[in-house]
Amino acid sequence: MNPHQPRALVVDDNEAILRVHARALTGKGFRVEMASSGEAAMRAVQKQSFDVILTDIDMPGMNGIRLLEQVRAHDLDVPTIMITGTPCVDTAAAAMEHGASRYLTKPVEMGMLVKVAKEAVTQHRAAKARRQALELAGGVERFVGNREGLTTNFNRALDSLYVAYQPIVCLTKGTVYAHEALLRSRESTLPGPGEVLDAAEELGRIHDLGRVIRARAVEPIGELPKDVSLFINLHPLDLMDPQLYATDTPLVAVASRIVLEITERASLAGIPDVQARVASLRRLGYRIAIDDLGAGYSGLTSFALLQPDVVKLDMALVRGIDTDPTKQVLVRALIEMSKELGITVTGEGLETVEERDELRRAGCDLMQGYLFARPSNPIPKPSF
Ligand code: G
Ligand code: MN
Repeated sequence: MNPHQPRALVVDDNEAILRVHARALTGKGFRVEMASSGEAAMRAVQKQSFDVILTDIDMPGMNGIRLLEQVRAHDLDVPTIMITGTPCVDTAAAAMEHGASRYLTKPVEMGMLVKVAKEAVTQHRAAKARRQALELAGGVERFVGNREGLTTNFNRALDSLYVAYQPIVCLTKGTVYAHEALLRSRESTLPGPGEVLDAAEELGRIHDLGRVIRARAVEPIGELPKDVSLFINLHPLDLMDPQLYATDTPLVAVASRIVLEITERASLAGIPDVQARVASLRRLGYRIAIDDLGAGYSGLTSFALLQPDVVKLDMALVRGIDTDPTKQVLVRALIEMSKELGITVTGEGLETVEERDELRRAGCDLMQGYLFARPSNPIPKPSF
């Protein structure tokens, strides 16, 4: 299985159309799953993640718009292409409101179908990569000319954002080791965490966003058993926020249970005195994790620079590890090295039992991913 092969979910109650659309995409390199109802599509979405969803709108039972709504509760970013035999303003508006990528009218020409699906996958990946690789200093103007509108939308996002939690499980003990707090937005113009972060960067409001996330994230800690930690993501620029080092916040009051994640994806080059800043956080009682290890362009420099307590193996290393000898060697080496340095290792983005078993054989006992639980609020219970 090629891990870069795009995964498409095709949904239509008309069997003939379903097959024609699926065949066109399979022929152009997609791995295709078919669903003949909205309900069946939802079951597929709950089982695995897709790079693009193409769905009919007019279906008995759960129609395409309802499906889109439900998908958004699960996966905020997956591009969704809506297809209808009876185009009308209402469904087009509803589709856009829930962040559909495209709205097509039947009969759809197959060249068009494939083109639109490929574009959606590329744009989705590019948007993700752009955010991840974004240089800290002098970010490009991505919302040219509409700063006021963006400010309004960002303020709304800030007011309405919430935190979803995803468990990190300890396999051998069958217990929850920690939860990762993940930003979620209710603002329809900035529907995904990536969009909210982009807007915050653009507007110079990363500190405002970080403060709200940290305050919200820690709220339920009283409901969690005392030996369960909470992982919270930092933006590199958060390291420049004096409020992060405050000694009178609800977060610092429980610092020994907090692990601050610093991503390997973004450069720390623009942050002066990174080591001293991280040392201050440690003195306050926080632990430090390197997030997305193996995905970043900074190589392993963050290991030496941050001397983390925890590393999180990026899902790119985990995906398909059971069938990929190179990933197996890499991951085993990272685990060996971490153990020698006394660093705790967590695997991220586990979706299959095969990935889980291979990672366990490699010596990793802490894992996170859809296989155990999707991020949600209220805090979900994992299945083992
Ligand atoms: O960069 P960071 O590791 O903090 O990002 C975690 C993101 O990965 C979250 O948005 C979360 O919803 C998503 N995620 C969590 N588990 C899985 C998984 O098993 N598969 C996939 N594809 N994404 C996941
Ligand atoms: Mn993370």
